[in-house]
Amino acid sequence: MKLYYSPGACSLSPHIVLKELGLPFEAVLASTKTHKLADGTDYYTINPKGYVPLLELDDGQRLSEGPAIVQYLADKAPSKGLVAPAGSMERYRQIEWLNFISTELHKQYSPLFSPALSDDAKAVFRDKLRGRYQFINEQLEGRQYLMGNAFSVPDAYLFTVTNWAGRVNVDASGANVQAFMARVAARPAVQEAMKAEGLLK
Ligand SMILES: N[C@@H](CCC(=O)N[C@@H](CS)C(=O)NCC(=O)O)C(=O)O
Repeated sequence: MKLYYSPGACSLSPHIVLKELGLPFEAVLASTKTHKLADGTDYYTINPKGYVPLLELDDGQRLSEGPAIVQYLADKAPSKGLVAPAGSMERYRQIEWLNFISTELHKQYSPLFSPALSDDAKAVFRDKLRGRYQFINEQLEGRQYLMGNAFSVPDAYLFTVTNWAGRVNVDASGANVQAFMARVAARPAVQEAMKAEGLLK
């Protein structure tokens, strides 16, 4: 498999999941700024959506959308327990979190990276995110991870987007959120993925 990624972008989430699962893959840099690969290939010819992450399967099929990719990967190695069995209530809880992180966090962060948006407009998104993180902080009370004491795919995604908070001045300062970030950052697979993306020495 190939994972198309850009350093520190939302593609870090499937990158972490691949490392946690220990599956063989090749990480291919696809800059979100230039939309070109290292060899000059126009990334739009690979993913017409132009964004990362994109997973290329061994049979050549390509799968986009982070929440779909992480579930696909985790389902390939069910014994690792990164996703609950399809059809179980626990699985729907994980999908509920993935969707929440995608729409209520990830896509509220995206405008904060845009130089075209005024500070007043950005304040609307920052305020929304502050409220979402208060909710997450409450949900993490007495829990190590979103689903309880076991790391699963929504944790990789929450870690990835929350890693942006400092850069764009988002308040994710709740004690449980910060403890979660430290806990996930300490996982060997997370360190490996971050090193591979040049985010850690
Ligand atoms: N809906 C997509 C969104 C992916 C996305 O926003 N990717 C960003 C990086 S975090 C990107 O590649 N942006 C560059 C672009 O849109 O051209 C998903 O959840 O996978």
